[in-house]
Amino acid sequence: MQAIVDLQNDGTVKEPINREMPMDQLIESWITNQDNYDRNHGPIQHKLASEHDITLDGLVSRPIKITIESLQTDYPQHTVACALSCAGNRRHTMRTRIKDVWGIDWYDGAVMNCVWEGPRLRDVLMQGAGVDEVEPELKRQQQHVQFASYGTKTQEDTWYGGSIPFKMAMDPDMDVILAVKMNGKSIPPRHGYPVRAIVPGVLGARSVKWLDRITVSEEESPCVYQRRDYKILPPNVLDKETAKHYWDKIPAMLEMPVNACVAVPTYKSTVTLSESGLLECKGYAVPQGSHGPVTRVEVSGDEGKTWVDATLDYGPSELASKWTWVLWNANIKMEKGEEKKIFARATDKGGNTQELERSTWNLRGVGYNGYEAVFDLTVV
Ligand SMILES: Nc1nc2c(c(=O)[nH]1)N[C@H]1C(S)=C(S)[C@@H](COP(=O)(O)O)O[C@H]1N2
Ligand SMILES: [Mo]
Repeated sequence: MQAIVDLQNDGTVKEPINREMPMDQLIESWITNQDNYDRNHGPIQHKLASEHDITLDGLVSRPIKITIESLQTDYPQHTVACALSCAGNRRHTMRTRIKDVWGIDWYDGAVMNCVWEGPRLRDVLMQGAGVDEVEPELKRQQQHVQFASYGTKTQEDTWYGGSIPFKMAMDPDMDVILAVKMNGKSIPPRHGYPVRAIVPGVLGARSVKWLDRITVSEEESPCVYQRRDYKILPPNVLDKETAKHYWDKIPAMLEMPVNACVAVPTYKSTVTLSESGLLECKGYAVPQGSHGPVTRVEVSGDEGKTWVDATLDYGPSELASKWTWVLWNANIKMEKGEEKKIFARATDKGGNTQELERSTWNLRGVGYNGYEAVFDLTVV
């Protein structure tokens, strides 16, 4: 994915704006700025907050419309810092190291680490739409909360939507919010102004931008992007035709996997070792779902024979959470030569770690987390 600097371009249904920052710029600050990645299935929408409202309906006792002003003044505001990543992050690695996949070509930069603010979805569901907190116990276990944005067509559908389990929406520990601010300011149009869902720990696809409607339902969102995309298809599904028989059988992706990415040096580059034969590496690491933060990043310059523990930067203590990324750096020993590799392996608080040098292949190239992080490096 090329980094497009033209931030004014809104894209079209045919050619939406999809871009990521160069890796060295991405990790320059622990909180990523508004120029971090864009992932759109249709054009960027420009809305007026004063004319926008959200409809809450479905299996609620009091269907209502809520204005942006009401979201900001009638409900307690909750701040959550989190890493948000596209399910297709690192797809390029799957495509080039294993086998081609169907999907746009992300390197390792389809991730952001931002601070979001707005009411909790659970508060809006309870206080606004009259959802009873006791009810979830039994009959709500299987329900879903659907998010929809109707403003434009998308590449594969007439709108954009996604859903999360009702249990997740109602769990205060999951920090699901209706964000009206990003990094302390109103959200830039590209990132969903005037309101977007923020679902930490979950693939970015469920954090629906330009949110128009929230529906509690027995069903997942009917949108293509919930039912016919963002699923880890089994490796025997080699083409779109075969995939048709699997979409209904495979669960929608939810948690993102634990992952470590190297930002410096980048792959295919030439690097010079220090006098003592060391190479400085830097990158980021994200936890699996709600099992963060990342507690360890190990780095290897000799294809896994020896590993060095990286130094971790958890960010400011008032913002660091189980959802945020860590920035890391390490000095590793390497031999001079060509086609060298760097392995980087993260482990989170929940004990999840990157298990394989290369992830298992899937047709859509989602959820990649192999620990072979950089390859084709020339070391001089
Ligand atoms: N309305 C709408 N919301 C959306 C999308 C979209 O195309 N339309 N893309 C989703 C996907 S796939 C991702 S990864 C994130 C990207 O968020 P960003 O563009 O703010 O980085 O938004 C999600 N929310
Ligand atoms: Mo995405």
